[in-house]
Formats: sequence, structure tokens, C-alpha cells
Amino acid sequence: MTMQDANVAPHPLRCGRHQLDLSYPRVMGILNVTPDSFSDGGRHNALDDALRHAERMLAEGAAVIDIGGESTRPGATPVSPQEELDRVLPVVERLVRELDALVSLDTSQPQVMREAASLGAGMINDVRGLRWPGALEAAAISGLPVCLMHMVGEPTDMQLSPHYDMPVEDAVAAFFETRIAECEAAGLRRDRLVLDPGFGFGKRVEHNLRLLNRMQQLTDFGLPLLVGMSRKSMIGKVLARPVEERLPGGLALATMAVERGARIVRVHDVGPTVDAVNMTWAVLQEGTDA
Ligand code: 9MG
Repeated sequence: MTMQDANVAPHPLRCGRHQLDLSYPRVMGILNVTPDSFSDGGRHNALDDALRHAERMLAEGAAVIDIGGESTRPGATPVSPQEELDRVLPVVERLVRELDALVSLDTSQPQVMREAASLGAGMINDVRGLRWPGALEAAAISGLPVCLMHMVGEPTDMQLSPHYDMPVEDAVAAFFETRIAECEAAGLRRDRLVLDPGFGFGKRVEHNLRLLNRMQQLTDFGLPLLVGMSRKSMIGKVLARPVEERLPGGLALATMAVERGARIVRVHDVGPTVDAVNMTWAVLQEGTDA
């Protein structure tokens, strides 16, 4: 057994009528359907555009399409449940029906979780780790796997003055410990959970760099790790690059995350990331029987 095989999650992950094989790292394509999303700000709002964009990401090798109707960029304000439903449900419905895609719903709203699940979504991605009232129960009943992400504060205030009383990786691990126990108590089985350290969510650049360096220890939970660093400000700050010039930095981070145990990488630029991840994996697998 190689280092990258140690502590990895059981696979495949059952995602409704899809199975997500996590015996190797997979790429999740981002489909924002918000008018103010930070990197593709409104360009994919129209239903047909969204569908075409998703189709392209699938052709480039995305295993999952993550649909979000609430911007979670720093400073963003929450949207009403109805607004979120209006934005995401038509997209979920068409991606499922026309592309048979494995759709993940990026939401914290219980009502959105319920309705998306009934339309055939295969996964829930909650940046608030099911902490909003009713979210834990809705997710448990859905039968879907859930990505629990670590975030301190809310998108409106999380980057004002991020601070930790302990090493950031310990704070993230303690959060997972608590949330996993609460999920299990609510009937959401451990084998339905995916963990995400939440890069950029209530974290300074130094926190993000440290967390990535030490991410391997989060594999001790024995659950799949998901990471999202694509086009984020940590790249902008380190390299002094505007959002449209952050792909090389993002590929370096994706590669390092896979080396440290990530099995799902959430990105905007699917094709280049699939190549980077597959190349990294080939090196990691060298000398094994796989
Ligand atoms: C919605 N969203 C934005 N960034 C994210 C990240 O890093 N992880 C997850 N799971 N979702 C994210």
C-alpha cells in the first residue's frame, strides 16, 4: 500500500442513480447560476448557456457538475430560498434529463436540497456543513452524499479578520469531528460524507497555504476529501494575478491537493485540471499494481 492509498475512503460513492468511483481523483466542474459569481459573473445565467457549459465540462472529463445559485464569494449576501430555487431547479432538471449528468447542488437551504433531490440531483455540497436550521434533516432524508465544508463566519464577513486560536488544520479537524458525529446522530451515515477544508472561507493566505501543506492528515477520517481553490484570491495574492490569469497557479494547487489525498477537485477549468490530476495520479501510482 502506498502513502496515497493509506486512509482513503471506501468507494464508490452512491449518488442517487449514479456511482462516483473515487478509487482515483475526480474533477467537479463549477456551474454558477448567480448574476454576481466572481469568475464567470452572470455569463451562464441563461438556461441554454448553462446547459452548453455543463456539456463542455462533461466532455472535458468532469465527473460531477456542481450547480450553485448563491454566490459564496467574500462579501456576498445570501439570497432568498425562492430566488435560489428559481435559479437552480430548471438547470438541475435539464442537466439530469438531457445530459444524465451527476449533479451536485451547492446549497445550504433545506428546501433547495429537498427539491433538487426530487429532480434527480446526486450530491449535496454545503459550504456551511449542514449548520442551517433544517439542513441536516433534509440532507439525511435525501439519501444523497453530502460534502461538509469548513467555514468560519458567513460569506458576508468571513474574510474581515480571520483568526484561529489553534493551528488551522486542528481547527478544521475538530470541526469535522463534531459535524460527523452530529450527522451520524441525525441518521446521515458516515459513508455518505465527503470532507472539504474550505480554502478561502474564513482563512488568510497563510492559513490556506498551511492547510494545504498539512492536508494529508485529514485523510485520517477515512472519508473522501474535496478541495476548491480554482481562481481563488489565495492565487491572486501569492502570484499577483487577476482572476483570469490564475489557471497555472490553480493547477499547481490541484496537483498538490491530489498528492495530499484529495479525491475530488472542484474547478472552473475542467480540461486542464483533468490532465494535471491524471498526470499527478500516474506518478503517484507508479510502481503499484493499479
Ligand atoms: C461553493 N464553493 C465555493 N468554493 C468552494 C469550495 O472550496 N468547496 C466547496 N465544497 N464548495 C465551494
